[in-house]
Amino acid sequence: MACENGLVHTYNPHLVETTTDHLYHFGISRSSDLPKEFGDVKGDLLIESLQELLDDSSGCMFVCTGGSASRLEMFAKLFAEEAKIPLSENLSKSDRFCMYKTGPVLWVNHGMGTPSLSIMLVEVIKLLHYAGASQVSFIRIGTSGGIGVAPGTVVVSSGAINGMLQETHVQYIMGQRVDRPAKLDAGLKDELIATGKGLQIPVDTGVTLCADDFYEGQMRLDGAFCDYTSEDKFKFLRKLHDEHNVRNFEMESSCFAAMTRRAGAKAAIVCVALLNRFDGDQVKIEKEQYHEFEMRPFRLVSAFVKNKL
Ligand code: R2B
Ligand code: URA
Repeated sequence: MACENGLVHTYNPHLVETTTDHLYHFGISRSSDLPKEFGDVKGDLLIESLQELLDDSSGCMFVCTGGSASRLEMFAKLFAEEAKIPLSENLSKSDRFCMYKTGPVLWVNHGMGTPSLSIMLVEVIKLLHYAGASQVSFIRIGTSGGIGVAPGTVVVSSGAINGMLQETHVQYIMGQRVDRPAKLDAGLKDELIATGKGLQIPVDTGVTLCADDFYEGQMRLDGAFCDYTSEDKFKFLRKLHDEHNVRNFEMESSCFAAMTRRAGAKAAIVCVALLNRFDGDQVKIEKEQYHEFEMRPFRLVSAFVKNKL
């Protein structure tokens, strides 16, 4: 759902009436009177930085995100070195999320699961909207549990479904269930797959199932609670794979697809499979192997972004 002018959208009449807004989970305010409010101009840094970001961006920009703050910090540093672009300080003034800027690329972590991700996205979408950002692509770089794919395979999602196997993100608002379409950008997906193949990274594509938890929601047999049998598990995995073309489980995709779409931005999801769930449930990988796996989606996405800048 790209918008005509490519700008990042918000749809909130209440926001239009005010020039001040506190982005609580980044510890940053948009204010017409920042120096007074903060006693110095530091609080304005992010908006200034974003303005700079737009000046840098020659028409397009990227928000790269993933769960862990330290991983995103490492990715931002590496990207800055590789692309020879200066790295900002951590622009987030709260310990909930980190945010780094390298030219027209923001690196922000989102924590685990949809509730945490949605907080980050709402605040980043507002920031980008205030800054007048346009032609924004959001790319989630993460880890996942593979379904019929070998460990280490990078899965570029063709779609995202929720736990009811529907291509929607479900929100509960005013006591009502609201379903939002969870669609990813097909063009961006194809370009990312082509980049991965060019780099000889093992790449696959398929639907991603967004679970609301790591254990029962992903049919694990090793949680604290389990009311289903091993046979149920394998039957479900087989159904996901064969009938729904699902290739991995993670915990953010449907919200990520739906919310970025509402903002009029493109979105893609690139996650390495840490294991093949047909072979087990425990994520038990040597540290070095884990590091090599988690770098694969970064290598793919950073090559793609560098090529675009
Ligand atoms: C993948 O890994 C995390 C759980 O270990 C979760 O954030 C996800 O989507
Ligand atoms: N993340 C998940 O959500 N599931 C896995 O199995 C691995 C990573």
